[in-house]
Amino acid sequence: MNFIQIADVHLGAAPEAGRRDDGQREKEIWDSFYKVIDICEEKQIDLLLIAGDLFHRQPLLRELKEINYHFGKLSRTKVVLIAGNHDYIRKDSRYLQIAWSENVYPLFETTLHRAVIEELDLAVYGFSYDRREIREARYDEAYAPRDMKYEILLAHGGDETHIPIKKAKLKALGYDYVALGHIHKPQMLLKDYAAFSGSLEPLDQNETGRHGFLLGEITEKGTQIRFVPFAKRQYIHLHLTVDIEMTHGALRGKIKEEIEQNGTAELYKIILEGQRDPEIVYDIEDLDYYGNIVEILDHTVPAYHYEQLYERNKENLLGRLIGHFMECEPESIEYQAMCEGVSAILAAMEERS
Ligand SMILES: [Mn+2]
Repeated sequence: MNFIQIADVHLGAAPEAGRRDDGQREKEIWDSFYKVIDICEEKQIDLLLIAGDLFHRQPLLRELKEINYHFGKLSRTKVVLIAGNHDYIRKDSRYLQIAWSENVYPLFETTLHRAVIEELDLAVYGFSYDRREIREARYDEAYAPRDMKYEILLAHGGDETHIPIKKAKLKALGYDYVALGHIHKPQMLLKDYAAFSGSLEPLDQNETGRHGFLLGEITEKGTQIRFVPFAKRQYIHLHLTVDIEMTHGALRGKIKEEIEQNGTAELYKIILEGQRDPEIVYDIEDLDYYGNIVEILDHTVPAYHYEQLYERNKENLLGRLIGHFMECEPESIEYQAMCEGVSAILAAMEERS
């Protein structure tokens, strides 16, 4: 039996995508989800597991009808899903108001239930969130009964306020596989036994690295899982070091070149470091050549010759300021504050002269 595991798709979310974005990022998340369904059909996958937070917020009825239509077209794949902390089952949840296609097995109860799929000799266990937070370690005792050939646990959580999970407890449950959602970074928690697929598409600038889904196979010999990179885009953090020689134009060219090397379709956070020419102020907007930068952090400091300045200004405010902070670490807030203070005083002195 083979399966695809996705989680944390967060349909309805609109992640930051830079100046170039015109709402397309929100649509890309939907597109990726539908593409996974297409793959299930093409590859004749037996089982699609959705480990919670399919939606970023409460789903709308028309959205679920659309999704159910796509599920219903699958000729082979069975779909099992639970709701997570984002799309949790409220009393009036639209999840409960859909007549799901017969190949869809929702586990929307709030206690452990199972979906039995006779054709696959399989039972999938799980429950859904009925609120935003669950602090109890509710998977700790969710043992596999071992009365079917294959038994899978579909689970959502793993942090302090969303069902804490301990590896040793999970291992002792005795499933063939535990499909996990909630943690957005793909992670093999226990090799070929328990894994987070991570979010299908990265959802904010700190979700760097590859995103996608898990492809698994369970046979009599055991379980095998592998990660399939699939996301349309990734967030990349670029650290660039400037020096005193670097002009604004040169920096702009350098950023453009780095982005071309890493891919112009990706989304970037740029962190500028090093010592810049004290005369230069970088025009942050102007550095975003492709419109795919979500943030630029300017951590550069002006390259003053502080010791010389100190010697010449011992008797005045400027000298006292430098004398006080000169020994601080260049990365520290104190040092940065000194740099800015020095710039301000120098600018004021220049104006007066
Ligand atoms: Mn979650």
